[in-house]
Amino acid sequence: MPSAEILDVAFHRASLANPHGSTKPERDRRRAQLKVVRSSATVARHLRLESRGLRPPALGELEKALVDRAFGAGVLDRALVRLHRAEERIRRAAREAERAVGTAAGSEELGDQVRAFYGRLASFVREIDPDLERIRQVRRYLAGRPRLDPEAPRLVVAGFPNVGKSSLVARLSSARPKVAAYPFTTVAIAVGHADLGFDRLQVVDTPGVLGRGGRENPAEAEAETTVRNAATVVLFVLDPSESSGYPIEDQERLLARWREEYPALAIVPVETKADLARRPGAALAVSAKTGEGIDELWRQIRARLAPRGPMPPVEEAWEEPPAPEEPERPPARSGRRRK
Ligand SMILES: Nc1nc2c(ncn2[C@@H]2O[C@H](COP(=O)(O)OP(=O)(O)O)[C@@H](O)[C@H]2O)c(=O)[nH]1
Ligand SMILES: [Mg+2]
Repeated sequence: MPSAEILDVAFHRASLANPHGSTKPERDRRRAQLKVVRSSATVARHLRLESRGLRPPALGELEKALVDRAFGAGVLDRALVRLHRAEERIRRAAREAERAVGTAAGSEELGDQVRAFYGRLASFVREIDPDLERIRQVRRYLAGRPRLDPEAPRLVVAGFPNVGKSSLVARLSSARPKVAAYPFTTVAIAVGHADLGFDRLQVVDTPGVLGRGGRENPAEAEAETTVRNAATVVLFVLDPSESSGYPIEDQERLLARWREEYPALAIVPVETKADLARRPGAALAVSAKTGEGIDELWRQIRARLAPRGPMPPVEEAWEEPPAPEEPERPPARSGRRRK
């Protein structure tokens, strides 16, 4: 139990108190004071450490949304509030105990006061055991997930299970997610990076979504939460070969639903596994296996990510204008191929 761990450390530290003082009564009183101060300060510091990084802005928007989705809305916040209140109560009790120790007559009464304070301290901490436990669960949950940089754009790759999302993420970024021929291989989001030239793109792999409304599993919920809260652009992966095991109509229904539910989202649909099957008239057909169509996919992604407003070509922005006597140069172009 977290409370037992914290109290062990606190009481141990307090027991090491070795006060100065010329007489024994003086030392006894000083020792009792040190025990109160050290035990309470140690507990307070631990409570701070337990909650560190779990409030915004240290806790990012996506992380907060994921935690709310996985643990219930407000569950983490309430646990943190109870920790904070416990800390306040402990400080108050410690001040009272210090005063009582200051006026106690004799070593017996000093011992009684310290024991009474230890009892209160222990019950304050035990009371928040469920909160400490919950907070540690949240921390473990977050430890298994990447921290996204809110400043850099995020391409969230989403779609039905087994359609080839992770394979595309591997094609597009530094990430090497697990690829397998069965659904729900990816159970948590993962992130890779790609160099856009003007920015670093975060490519986020997500678990498959079946779009079953309220009956979604935690992995599906995580994917949809990421689409909603983190995506600069959503790459919606469709598998027309149906080797995923899911009819293309079901996949398209989810795409249509997301377009309706999240009208502000930039969604780029892409049909993958073009080496197996392709539909006539597909806007964008690619294959993660052969690399076919990937350049065109990059063009479409970059078009959706390009900084808004008129931007001069890179060379024009940096180069001095040519001297008048120089012969005319062909116009500078910014179409360098970068990924
Ligand atoms: N032929 C072919 N198979 C692919 C392609 N992309 C993925 N696959 C296969 O489809 C299965 C699911 O791929 P995966 O990337 O794990 O899909 P995810 O569940 O959507 O992440 C795996 O067996 C892959 O090898 C592709 O472009 N062509
Ligand atoms: Mg996957």
